[in-house]
Amino acid sequence: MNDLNEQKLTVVVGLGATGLSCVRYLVSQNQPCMVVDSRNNPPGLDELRNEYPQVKVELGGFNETSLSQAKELMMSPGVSLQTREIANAMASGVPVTGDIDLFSRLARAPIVAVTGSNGKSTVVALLAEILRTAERKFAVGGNLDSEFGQPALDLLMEPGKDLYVLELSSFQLETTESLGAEVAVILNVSEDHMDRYADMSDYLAAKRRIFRACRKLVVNRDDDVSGIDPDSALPRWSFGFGVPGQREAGLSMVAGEQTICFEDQPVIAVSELKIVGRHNLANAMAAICLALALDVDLPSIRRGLKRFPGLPHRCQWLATVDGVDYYNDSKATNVGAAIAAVQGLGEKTAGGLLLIAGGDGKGADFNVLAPVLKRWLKGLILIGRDAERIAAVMDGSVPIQFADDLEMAVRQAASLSEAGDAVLLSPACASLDMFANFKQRGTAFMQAVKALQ
Ligand code: UMA
Ligand code: ADP
Repeated sequence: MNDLNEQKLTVVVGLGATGLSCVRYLVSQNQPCMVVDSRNNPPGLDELRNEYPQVKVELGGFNETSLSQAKELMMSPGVSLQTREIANAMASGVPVTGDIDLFSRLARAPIVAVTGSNGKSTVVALLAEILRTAERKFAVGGNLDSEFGQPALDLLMEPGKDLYVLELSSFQLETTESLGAEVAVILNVSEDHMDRYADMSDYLAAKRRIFRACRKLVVNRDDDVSGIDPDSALPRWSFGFGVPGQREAGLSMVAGEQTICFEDQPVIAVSELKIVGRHNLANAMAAICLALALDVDLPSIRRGLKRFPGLPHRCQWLATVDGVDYYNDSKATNVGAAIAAVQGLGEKTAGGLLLIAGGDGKGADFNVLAPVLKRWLKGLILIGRDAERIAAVMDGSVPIQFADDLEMAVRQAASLSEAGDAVLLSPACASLDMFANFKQRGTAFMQAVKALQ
């Protein structure tokens, strides 16, 4: 007889970083579980077999019997709820949850929740720098890349935290019923993950779950949809590029310098920030609002902002070779991120910008990219699966070259550039058609630039 019939198991769907953290938690609570993964050799397999040999694993596909007999399915964010076998189990009444849903029920300290199409990691890292400066006892995790944060459930293992700062993806929010954040923000909304959502309203609906049962809001005044919230009576702070009013962060001129202010109080001059580009001013203002909603004092906020050096692979300056600056923005995995980088560096280089883009477009509409590329680029070098799709939205006004790999793309960009120009890797696409992830792509770019030297 199948052991599932004797005792119902929680079935952890997916064995990546999230799946492993779910197993760690469930085993620590003596809750019986098993793992399923559609891949034959998923990333956490050795660790699972070594540390939890008692946990059964089914690989190479989802067995409908295992799923339909589960006590509940604990979904990894990388697996869509629309996957046929998962949808069938849900239709037969099997409850579905995710690590963030479970975390929200277990956490005994307030949660700061950050989502948005772009800037999540930067804002979370900025806020972390501010909280460190203010000597708060906090933990950071969620979607944030594992170098800097941990899967949410692992944070619960660390004692003595007064605050949890979570970066949340739309995938994680899909399975989160009632987050109950102390303060929540949708930084901005632009098209992403269209291979997983029916349309933009479907994607936005997932993001808006971040506001469920939250106590305070931070809102982007310049983004119409980020601030649509269920309860207008909640205390709210807002950020935007205009001159700030009450409970607002914004830009003002102070003693001849463009300065980020909160209401009428100067917080930091733009020139004092180490992070570059207009989008990073929005990120800094969002972090200020979150910190103020958490009662952090302005001097700590100012010191934290001043210190923050930026995260790697996000508009990161690498080197100057033969007078040409090279920037790694490998984390630009969607069109909105690439637009922000091209605008920011385009203004700086005034007609001397070469862009390397392309990869797995995740079903994106590249038409919105075209006017920005036409306005700012001197040349475009395309790589990866969707290179032709990007080329198809251009009209011939910007010279285009195709490259087989990133090394070749860097050499082509170098030969098209002259002193004073800049070469930017900002792919507007995921990396998965050519690399393991955006970090490997960024590292390959760094090595190719090094080879030029
Ligand atoms: N996969 C399968 N079959 C399975 C399970 C997963 O093919 O049975 C694939 C997924 O389609 C995906 C990959 O495996 O391509 C990883 O999926 P996963 O759910 O196992 O991912 P984790 O390793 O658990 O990492 C996830 C987040 N990744 C995703 O949501 C894809 C990590 O965010 C996050 O740091 C981690 O949980 C801890 O919370 C990364 C990310 O790329 C940075 N996020 C996306 C983004 O930011 O755009 C959403
Ligand atoms: P996320 O965690 O949401 O992916 P990151 O902070 O890692 O965000 O940045 C991802 C990419 O988006 C980078 O390429 C960065 O240059 C760009 N970016 C960062 N902040 C913003 C913003 N506020 N608006 C648009 N693009 C941004």
